Amino acid sequence: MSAPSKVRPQTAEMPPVPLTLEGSSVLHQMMRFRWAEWRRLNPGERNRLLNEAQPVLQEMENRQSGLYSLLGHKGELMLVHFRASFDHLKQAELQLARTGLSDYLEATTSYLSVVELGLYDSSVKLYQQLVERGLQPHSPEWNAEVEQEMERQRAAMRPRLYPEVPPNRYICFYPMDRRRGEDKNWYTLPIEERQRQMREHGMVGRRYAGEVKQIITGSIGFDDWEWGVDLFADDPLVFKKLIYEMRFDEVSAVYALFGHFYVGVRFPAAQLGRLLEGELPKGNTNPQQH
Ligand code: 76R
Repeated sequence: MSAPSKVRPQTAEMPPVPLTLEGSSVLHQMMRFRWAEWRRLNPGERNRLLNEAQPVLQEMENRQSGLYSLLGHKGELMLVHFRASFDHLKQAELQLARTGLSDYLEATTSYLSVVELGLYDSSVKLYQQLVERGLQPHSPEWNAEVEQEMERQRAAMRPRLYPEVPPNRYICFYPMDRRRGEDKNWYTLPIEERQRQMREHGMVGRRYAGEVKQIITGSIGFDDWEWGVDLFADDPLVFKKLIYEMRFDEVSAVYALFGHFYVGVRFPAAQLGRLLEGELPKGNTNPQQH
């Protein structure tokens, strides 16, 4: 091997933080349904509450909210809202809260985050080039170069930054952290090593393209875990297979910690009445195609 003409910049000269692009603001609302109280209402009153709530929820669907019927004791309903800002998320929360139906909905938990695309590959490449050109991290020249690159990426990634609720019947949501132990600590690894592990992670994920859609949201500073993972598929077994396979990725095996898992079935707001009569709506779950 011939000696490289230039010595590659060392990790110590590069910022440790990968560049990220942020898109939609996202709120997950998990709710229990007060079945006993609901059953005590007379049919007319139940209808009145449904007729009031349904248009509100349908409008939310048009603004990119998905309604899911959750399995198990963690809640009956999960609403997933994708919006342009935290203000718009808050507006959605308030709109729901002022319906009469919300008296029968009890929040069990929620999760606040923003769509995040981690750009490890471009970050390391760009940082190396800028260090080689003698630029100081965070100097005005450095920042201008970074901003130019981010602008390019932002334009290319627009559809992924502002996704629509995927039409798939099933959702799997869970929050996660990267480990910060004394011995194994993601945040003390050199950026190139994190880049290598993330690339391996992405390669495993890519084999599931077509079967599963993933939306990674960042929640550092917003909620109790560091990331939210949303997976969407038409066959829930795909969740198990993908997540099992990823447990063997170094980045998951060594550095991933997980919160609770929430699995739900999508249903259109127009079918909420059927759900509350005890029947899971079947078939086409994409409200846009009704
Ligand atoms: O965004 C991209 O497609 C580029 C590659 C990529 C990044 C940067 C990618 C691909 N992910 C990225 C970031 Mn992912 N992902 C998870 C989980 O259960 C587990 O073990 C992990 C949970 C799944 C199932 C999953 C799926 N990913 C991240 C991050 C941010 C970490 C950071 O920046 O430090 C987390 C926490 C995370 C976790 N990922 C993919 C997938 C899939 C299916 C892909 C391929 C997508 C595709 O190419 O279509």
